[in-house]
Amino acid sequence: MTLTAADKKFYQENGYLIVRNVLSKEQVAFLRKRALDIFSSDEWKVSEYNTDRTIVDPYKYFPEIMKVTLTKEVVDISKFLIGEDHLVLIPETAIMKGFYPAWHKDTTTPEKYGHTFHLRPDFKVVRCGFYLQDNNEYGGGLSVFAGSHKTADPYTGKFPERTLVSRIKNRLTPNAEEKNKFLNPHGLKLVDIPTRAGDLVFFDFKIDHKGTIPKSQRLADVPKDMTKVALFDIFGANDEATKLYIDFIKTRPEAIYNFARNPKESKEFDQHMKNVGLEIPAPAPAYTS
Ligand SMILES: O=C(O)CCC(=O)C(=O)O
Repeated sequence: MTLTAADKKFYQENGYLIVRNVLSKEQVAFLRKRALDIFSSDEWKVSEYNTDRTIVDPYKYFPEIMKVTLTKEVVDISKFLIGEDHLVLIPETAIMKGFYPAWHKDTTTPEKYGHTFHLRPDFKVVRCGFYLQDNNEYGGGLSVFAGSHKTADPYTGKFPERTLVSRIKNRLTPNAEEKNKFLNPHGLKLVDIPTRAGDLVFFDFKIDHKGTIPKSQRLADVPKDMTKVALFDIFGANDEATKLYIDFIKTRPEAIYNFARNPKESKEFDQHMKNVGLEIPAPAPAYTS
């Protein structure tokens, strides 16, 4: 899979890029079944930090998944888009089921905690999502405000309260979120990224995004065979700004982030990272709360 200069320009201007057919139909079927089996059995309990909807640090426990998604091809695309040869995998890989986060940047949380490392020019981070179903009338993919990776974060304050009236108005107004001055203060285009299962979507860590919700706006309308399943990887230049982000995730108070404070050792994972052209970030000082 070779990307062109035009692909990179699109990514730099819009903050996202679809790369089609990175996975074959068989690989999608394998990953989707494997993920759903893990969530529907006790397997997700393999790490005490998981929940029945989120598996953190999955590659250390499920190398059969790693071998399909964490490939040299994906790493090479990330290098091309970031414009850096020396990348690390930020240890925040996750597999999620039935998860529809509201509008945010991936840097909203560190910014809320007063950090500014993500505003430095050497903060070069790309996230990629394997969505294991099409993004269609039932959602199943990613929505973004195109170009918002270049604009200030509007989500660090309190979201306006949602009342019955605002909900009804929201449902009745076409493109309500695009027109919403709080969600989209710069009047950018809202794109429900039209991925199909097997495509990979790359997105800038600073883009305004959310999980695409069903057109009916009712999650209960999603058929069982369309249950949203996605795996996300995050790659960053092997530099100080990335390291500051990695240090930050170790301080996050949510219980699920205990995986970052007590990372599982895996020689197979370390070797695989080298095989696909990733560097191992220098060990940070031991975490102290
Ligand atoms: O679920 C999605 O589609 C997007 C995931 C996301 O926004 C997040 O985990 O920060």
